[in-house]
Amino acid sequence: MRAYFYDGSDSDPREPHEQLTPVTPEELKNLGVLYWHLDGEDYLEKVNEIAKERNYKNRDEINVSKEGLGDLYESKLKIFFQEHLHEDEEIRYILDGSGYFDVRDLLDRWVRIAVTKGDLIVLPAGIYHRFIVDTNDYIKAMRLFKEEPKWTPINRPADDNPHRLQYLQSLRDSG
Ligand code: KMT
Ligand code: NI
Repeated sequence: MRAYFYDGSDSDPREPHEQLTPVTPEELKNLGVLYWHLDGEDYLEKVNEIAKERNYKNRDEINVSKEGLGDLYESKLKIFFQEHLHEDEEIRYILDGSGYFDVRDLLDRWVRIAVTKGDLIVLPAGIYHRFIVDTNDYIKAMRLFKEEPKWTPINRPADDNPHRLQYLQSLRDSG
């Protein structure tokens, strides 16, 4: 995992768009974004432990690539890349490949989180974010869900959404 500010240019979002300023895991934590790197033979046990601790009940696997999604590939990517929030926290564990989760910081700047195999990230409910593959056009991820395997993206603007308000309040409380 590497995190940095998105450079704001409007070229292909699958490119790195890396601005010089890095963003540390500590700064991500201040946005409520948690990160672990879990590899080795017992990675699944470690994922299970985190999932259990945080009350996750379901999971699935998704292969985001032309091969994995066929005709749906480009349309799925459009949905993933549309800025949105969820009313539940989400965990993504990267099984293979690589990609980018972009999250908004408190000044509404895009922070780009580059993930690769073995990375696990937790995005809090209510954070504005989006996802895109990189130029390799391939990521395989385990998606973990607290409830049934469905996550409804709520596109921005959703500033009055109770989960959005709760997220902002939780940052104020911990700041
Ligand atoms: C998301 O939250 O946008 C996704 O689940 C994208 C696929 S997981 C790499
Ligand atoms: Ni999402």
